[in-house]
Amino acid sequence: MNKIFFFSNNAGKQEEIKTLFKNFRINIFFPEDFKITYEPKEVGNSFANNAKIKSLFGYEKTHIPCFADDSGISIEALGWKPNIMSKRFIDSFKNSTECFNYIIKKTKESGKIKAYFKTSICYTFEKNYHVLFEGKIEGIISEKIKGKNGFGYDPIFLPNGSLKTFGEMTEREKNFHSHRGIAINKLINFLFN
Ligand code: ITT
Repeated sequence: MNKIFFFSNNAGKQEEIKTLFKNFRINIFFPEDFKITYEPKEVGNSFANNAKIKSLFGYEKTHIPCFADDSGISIEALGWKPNIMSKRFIDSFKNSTECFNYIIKKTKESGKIKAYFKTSICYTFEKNYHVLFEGKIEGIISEKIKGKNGFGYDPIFLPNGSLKTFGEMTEREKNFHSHRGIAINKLINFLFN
């Protein structure tokens, strides 16, 4: 197998995936390579279900073994939400700064500072063959918005034991710790061992 399709239109995820696969002899394709501009509705009730909806869709469109990522942040001060609604939650604010300020305020008011990121990666290599890989990283919400790297909630997430938010890390540093790095390393082991 020398081809794999990553079905995601999220530029931040795509960059991380390119770096994680850099040392492996495999060609990675993205939706734009096939001019696929639409996506299936993410109607699943878990990261795993949504990842499977996306990887099956990508496989059916191309017949290339396909993987997809569904991920998000869970925040203690928000009752462990937004979870699978992470994209919709951040998009419901005027901009990401407003969303981050809201989360930081709720965190300070409640004193509940914990948060975690979770990723489910689903790999579909035939119509009815799916394998799931998961990754989770625990941390806290930072007191301030810090860093401009990464995407999504990276500037307010401090992994446990780190002085830098994901937004202050290089891509390599983030991949080393992150939920996505953990899950993708499991997929890489599955593919290449
Ligand atoms: P695709 O479905 O096309 O892959 P998406 O952005 O819609 O892209 P999700 O449905 O998985 O992806 O939404 C996950 C959201 O959670 C994402 O848009 C970010 O806001 C947030 N998120 C996920 N992983 C993250 C990470 O590593 N760093 C920061 N935020 C992240």
